[in-house]
Amino acid sequence: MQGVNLKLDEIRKAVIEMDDVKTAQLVNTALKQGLAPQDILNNCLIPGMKEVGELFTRKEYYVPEVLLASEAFYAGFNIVSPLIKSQSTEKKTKVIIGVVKGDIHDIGKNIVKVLIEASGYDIMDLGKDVSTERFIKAVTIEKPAVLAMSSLMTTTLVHMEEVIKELIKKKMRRNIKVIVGGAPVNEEFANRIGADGYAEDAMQAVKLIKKITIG
Ligand code: B1M
Repeated sequence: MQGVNLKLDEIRKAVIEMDDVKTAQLVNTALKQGLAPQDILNNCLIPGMKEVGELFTRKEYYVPEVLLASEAFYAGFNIVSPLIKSQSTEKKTKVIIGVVKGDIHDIGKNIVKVLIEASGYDIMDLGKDVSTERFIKAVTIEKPAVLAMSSLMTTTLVHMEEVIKELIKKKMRRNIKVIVGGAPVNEEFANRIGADGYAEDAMQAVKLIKKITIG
């Protein structure tokens, strides 16, 4: 057990040390040893990237280091994410996800997307820096049950409210649940802009979608 924990910690460290080759090698070894892909994501890759975020905030890492660490994160993420698959064969509830206009931070959104998909939902990813018009167009065409919006910057939060206002204006708001998340988002903000819910992380987002789409 100690060996396994050591391996998990090595993966976390490889992300922090910006070593994409080592991260991929360690993730492959961990999978061969029987570790679950979701555990590798939740217990190594996400904590590694979170710590990178803290180093950046403390000015111990700068943009180049953060970019290299994101590459290391994705070197592991791209191996585990196809393995975190849904077992469900039922007709799937559709969810549209995207990062709002002006914001290119998509690591968190990509994690949320994988876990939503793995929980049996049909997810459409609009990507990052998604304009309000694109959100509205996608909702009009795809008619999803849930619209999930992510924002990592205080300066771009305003676009979440903009999308909701546009849905109201176009009389589309009653037919869709809207959830919001990302580091600067909280429950109070979600309520204020008229969203149906806020989730702190990817697992909470899945739970929230389940809760609001029942019935
Ligand atoms: Co920048 N950045 N960044 N950045 N970056 C932040 C967000 C910042 C807080 C750093 C800081 O100053 N302390 C700050 C924003 C300040 C603000 O709020 N106004 C900031 C800034 C200012 C900038 C630039 C403007 C810097 C510049 O150029 N001067 C620029 C912005 C460009 C733009 O968007 N237009 C910029 C650029 C970048 C990089 C490109 C270098 C890179 C992004 C790479 C990428 O995403 N592809 C980057 C990164 C990595 C960060 C930090 C360091 C880490 C973010 C991250 O990936 N965390 C971040 C500082 C920090 O967070 N401490 C910072 C790890 C990830 C797993 O967590 O994204 O929080 P997170 O996702 C979580 C939850 O939030 C939640 O679940 C996820 C998984 O558990 N969640 C949801 C997310 N979305 C959800 C949706 C949901 C539910 C839950 O439902 C819909």
